Amino acid sequence: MINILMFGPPGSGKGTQSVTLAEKYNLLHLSTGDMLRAELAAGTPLGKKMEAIMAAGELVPDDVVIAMIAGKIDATTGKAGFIFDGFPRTVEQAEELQKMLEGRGMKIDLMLVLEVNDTELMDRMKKRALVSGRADDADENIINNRIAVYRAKTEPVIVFGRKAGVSRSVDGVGTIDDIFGRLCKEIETVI
Ligand code: B4P
Repeated sequence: MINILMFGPPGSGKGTQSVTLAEKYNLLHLSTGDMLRAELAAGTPLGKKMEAIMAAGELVPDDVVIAMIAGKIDATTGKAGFIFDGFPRTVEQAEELQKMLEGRGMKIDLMLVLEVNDTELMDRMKKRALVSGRADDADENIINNRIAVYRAKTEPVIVFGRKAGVSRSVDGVGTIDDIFGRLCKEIETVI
């Protein structure tokens, strides 16, 4: 089993690239953002509780996303591994994921860090706002808050990845196909 973390600031292309990478390498794509938006759309009690946090561009509590991920890992069969998109977003989530995988005889094999400057991030999310209907894409202040939350709470996970010897920086600016090629090159060093 191969386990890849797709990492980067909001709007860096994690979701975009994870879908096609999952297809190419027969991995299960696990996006905590998609899982949470599905709860919101279904109007579940959990979704209702998380709605305001997500709309403000803040992170939902660690225990909520950790429980979601654990459930998916245990229910999966027939895949060559997992691609974690938007998870872990805090050092605590990273440590929990490491424990979760080790407890199941697996490990984190690769952490792909997409590097994109803030101007480009803002531009992409504003464009996405026109079609996504996402409350957290619709307002420049909220986008700025998401970027600030990333720098304060999520970026420290890169240090975790470096210590584990699994993190690789990838230039996330360019065409979607070019970036896909750069990511595949990194993945092929570990499979
Ligand atoms: P996510 O769904 O993870 O949202 P995101 O950070 O904006 O990333 P996303 O994957 O959507 O964007 P992408 O870069 O693919 O999280 C949403 C919220 O859920 C969080 O703010 C938080 O509240 C909560 N949450 C989720 N996970 C959590 C966790 N682990 N812990 C706590 N809370 C959590 O794409 C951006 C746009 O750019 C797209 O429109 C795409 O078309 C475009 N794009 C992609 N590549 C491009 C390129 N090369 N050139 C031009 N445009 C490109």
